Amino acid sequence: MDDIREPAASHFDAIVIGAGISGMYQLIKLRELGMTARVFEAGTDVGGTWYWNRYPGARFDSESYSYQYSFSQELLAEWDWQEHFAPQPETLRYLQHVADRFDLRRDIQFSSRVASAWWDDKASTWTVTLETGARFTSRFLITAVGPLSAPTMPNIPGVDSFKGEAFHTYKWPHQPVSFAGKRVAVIGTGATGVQTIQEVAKTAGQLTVFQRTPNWCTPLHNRKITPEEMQRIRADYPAMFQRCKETFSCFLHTTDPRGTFEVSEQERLAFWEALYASPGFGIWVGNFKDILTDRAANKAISDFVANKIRQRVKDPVTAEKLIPKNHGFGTRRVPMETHYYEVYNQPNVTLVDINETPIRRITETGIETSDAQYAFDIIVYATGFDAITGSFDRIDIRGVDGVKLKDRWKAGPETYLGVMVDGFPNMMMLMGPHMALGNIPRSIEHNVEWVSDLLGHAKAHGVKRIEAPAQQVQDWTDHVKSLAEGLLTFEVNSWMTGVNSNVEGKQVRIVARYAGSAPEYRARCDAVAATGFKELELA
Ligand code: NA7
Repeated sequence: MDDIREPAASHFDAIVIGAGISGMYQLIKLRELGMTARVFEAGTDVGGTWYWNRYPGARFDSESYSYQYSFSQELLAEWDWQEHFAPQPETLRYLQHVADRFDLRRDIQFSSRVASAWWDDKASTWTVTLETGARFTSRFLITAVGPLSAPTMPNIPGVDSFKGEAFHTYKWPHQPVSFAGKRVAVIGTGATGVQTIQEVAKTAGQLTVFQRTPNWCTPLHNRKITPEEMQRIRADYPAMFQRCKETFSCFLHTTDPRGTFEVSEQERLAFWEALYASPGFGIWVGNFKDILTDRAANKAISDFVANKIRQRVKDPVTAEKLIPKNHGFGTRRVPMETHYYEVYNQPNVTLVDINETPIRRITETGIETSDAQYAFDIIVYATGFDAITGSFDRIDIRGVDGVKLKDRWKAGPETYLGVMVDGFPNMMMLMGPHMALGNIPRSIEHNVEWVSDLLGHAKAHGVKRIEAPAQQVQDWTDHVKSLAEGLLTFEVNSWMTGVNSNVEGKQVRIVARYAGSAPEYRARCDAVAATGFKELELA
């Protein structure tokens, strides 16, 4: 650890890693606190998730207006959303507008990936080293790295040998990619794969989808917003944001208080038909209260959605392949779709179930399965992320006595309120593990404001070192684990349970996600702030 004593290029009150939605807002708050700050961002511009994920068809599954920042009335007044579920370019334009409006870029260093962050206990500072070797110090380290920002390629032999064009959806090129008339493969059928497939199918000469696990997809029902409608939506902003504060996961939709079998079959089916015909996540997060806890209830809604798939896909064999058999509806992230199932009725689209015919290797010309050789011009990897902890694992973060965060979290993350870890003083995580996710910007705003209140408190009281006590970390971690008990979601492999078949050591399910309600989470955090952060060690 001696070399961290070499002089750093500059010192800041706070260093923020990442210029996505959380890093951008954190920078605004740090300025308000009168603190010097530098944000390091690997990309060439702001936007995080919405900067990277430029794949065809990328868009919100949350209502655009409910997903935007709410902290500035001026910003709310001047930005008009064009679609109920904005496509990625619109969202990126919005975030670029925010960066312009608040003159954020002058404190953001782009094309700067952080390689390591080491705590120096004697000096009570963090030393942050970029991949270039440039070195900086700060009193506080704020990670704004996002839960889904470490993309993973599939562990299939020969991935590097393909001579055509190949892209991971997250690392999509900035120039348009044409699929017109081309032979295209998509591997992966999560939320990203589904959005990609339904878009690529429009122009590809031949699209072959390699599916390992089908997901339960339901209609997004997106549409354009007229200027008059935008006026009405804007007039309703105070009530809308208030609603997002009260719902379980900060969405406009929230759990129905009724149990699935508390209503008649007729009423139940009518409710589900209405949800299936409504925009957005309602069918997932606005459904009967027990669909994710009661097996019979979960089976009933799964059967309902399975029948929808059977009605929409003409070939019954293909329909059966598209119906999940190893998990119930909603126990994994529900991809929102627009004519996704109808894509499989097109003559230019083929579904390959790689459980039946596993992929052997990627070749120079395409993909070899156990029973065929496929030739492709383009391969799209929609193979997901080393989620939640992966973006931390990639950075060599070392706390007191040089302990590595990655080692500390080997058996799963341990946190205090999802924000701090004992042994890692002055490090605050935005959207880290164990934090309410849902409609993420809503949680981000609370998260950033809570961290900023803590920093303001530290500044006002001359506090130089903030650490979460080990007992508090243990208690919060135990609490988060207990919230997962009885939830069907935690019985299923997915990024939400920390499983990634392509990453060594990530084959065992963990509790990485807070499964309580966002209002409860915020109330807990706010109670701590109200005591002057007494649960924390402040020195
Ligand atoms: P997901 O939801 O993790 O989906 C990744 C997909 O890729 C999924 O269908 C995987 O199948 C598949 N996959 C991964 N590795 C392989 C290999 N080696 N072979 C074949 N297929 C593979 O990621 P997304 O990007 O779609 O979505 C992540 C979140 O981002 C999403 O939920 C939104 O909240 C935003 P598997 O299911 O593992 O069998």
